[in-house]
Parts: sequence; structure tokens; C-alpha cells
Amino acid sequence: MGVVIIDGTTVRDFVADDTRFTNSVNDQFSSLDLNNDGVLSRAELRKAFESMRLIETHFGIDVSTPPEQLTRLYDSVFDTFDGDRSGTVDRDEFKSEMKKIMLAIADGLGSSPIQMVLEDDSQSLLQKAADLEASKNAAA
Ligand SMILES: [Ca+2]
Repeated sequence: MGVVIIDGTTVRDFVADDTRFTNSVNDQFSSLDLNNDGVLSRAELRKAFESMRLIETHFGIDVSTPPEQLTRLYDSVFDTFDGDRSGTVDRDEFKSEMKKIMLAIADGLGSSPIQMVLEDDSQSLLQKAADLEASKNAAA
């Protein structure tokens, strides 16, 4: 568990750093691809959403959301990721949707920094965005 301070610029800079962003998303993808077949199934992606608080925040899920409503929500999120309707999400689809989500979060944050408590999760994209910011501050 760590506390990080991030704002819209932190997140935007991270997404704009294509090498770093792609590597981070690929790491995350690999950890979510539980059966290592190179694509994410509906079940794998749902598991991912449940563990990613940034998705919950982005889509306004809270603990009081009824299960059937959650399933509908996760289904609609899956359809958003599965751009070509193949029934699975590949690396490119995953990256392009994560990019949109991160940029939407950046817009939501704007220029007011917020303090976030993140689980100890090296795969968290917001954590990586904060790490990038910290490394810049250390170099300055
Ligand atoms: Ca898979």
C-alpha cells in the first residue's frame, strides 16, 4: 500500500511516453492472461476489472452496485475493449482502450493534484504514472 500524489499531467505524461506506456500495458496484459493464450477472455477481463480500482472509479462502480447490474456493466466494458467483436481482447485492443481510459482519468483529474492510496500492485498503471513523475523530480 502506498500513497501517491497525481494530477492530470502526471497521467498524460505517462501515456505520452509510448515505450514506457506500452511496456506497462504489456506487463499488465501478461499478468491478466491467465491461460497464456495471448488474448483476454470475458472472464479474464472481468477478473482484471474487479482488481483494478481505476476501472471502478472510472465507471462509477461502488460496493452497493447490485451483482446483475455489475455483470451488465462488465459486459458492456468488455464489448468496448473487443473492438472487432471477436469475443476476445488482444494486446492492441487492450492498449488502445487503456489509453482512452487513462486519458479520461487525466481529464477528470485536471490540474488539481489528488492523493491516491494504491494497493501494493506493481501492475497498476496509475502507480507507474506516479513512478515516472517521481523519477523526473529526482532528476531535476
Ligand atoms: Ca487468455
